[in-house]
Amino acid sequence: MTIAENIVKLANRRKLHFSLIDPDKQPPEVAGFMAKTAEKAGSSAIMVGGSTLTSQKQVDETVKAIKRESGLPVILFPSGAKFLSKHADAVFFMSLLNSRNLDYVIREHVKGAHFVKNSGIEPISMGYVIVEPGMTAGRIGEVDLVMRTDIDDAIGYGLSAQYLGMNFFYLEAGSGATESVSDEMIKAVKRNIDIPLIVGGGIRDVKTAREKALAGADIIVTGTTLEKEKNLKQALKEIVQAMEI
Ligand code: 1GP
Repeated sequence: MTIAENIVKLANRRKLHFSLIDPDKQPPEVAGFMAKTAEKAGSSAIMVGGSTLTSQKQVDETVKAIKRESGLPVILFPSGAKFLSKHADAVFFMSLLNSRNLDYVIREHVKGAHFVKNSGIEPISMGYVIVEPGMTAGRIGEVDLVMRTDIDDAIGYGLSAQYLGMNFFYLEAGSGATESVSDEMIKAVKRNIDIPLIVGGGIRDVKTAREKALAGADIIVTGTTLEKEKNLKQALKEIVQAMEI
């Protein structure tokens, strides 16, 4: 079974939590510790990526440290072809559908496709859309943000991702967002698409995680929480438990 197939299988049974680790934010051994803790807390996968990465070596070293410390699948969440690592298990082969810059829609993919083929890491097709406020990802990704209230726009993107044959759809408010994607938008998109819905950006507490899960998110991604929480295991455990509905 591929990693994507396994995620879909698990997501059909329960809500999933993915932990996002940005190699820019801490040394590899700390990233390894974070992944180990996330696994113990009930997270289902480690995503590795960030919008402001500068070094491929940093990605390699972070992925290797994570693989040493945890048995969770490591899925790259890359901002470009330069930041792939053969040590990962899979890569979100994601198109930033509302970017004005074709690099993020398809050109970086053309550059990175050879690496994916030769390294044997599993490509997981995903439509990626950034909703306001969008934060750094929205700015770097040169995005025409989906407005928080423009539900039809979000549904249109979700359906387009599905009709283009993508396996997952990710609604992103941006790392550190003060407001996460609204429950109304999540509900409406979930009602309209048949592929798993991933939601991230600004989800830092139990209440928000539960609300997003209840609204219809199949997978919730948290990043900032991993960097900021003092008692990480407890904080993540509570978030994962709150998503049980
Ligand atoms: C970024 O949505 C994720 O892609 C994580 O956001 O850092 O706000 O948890 P946070």
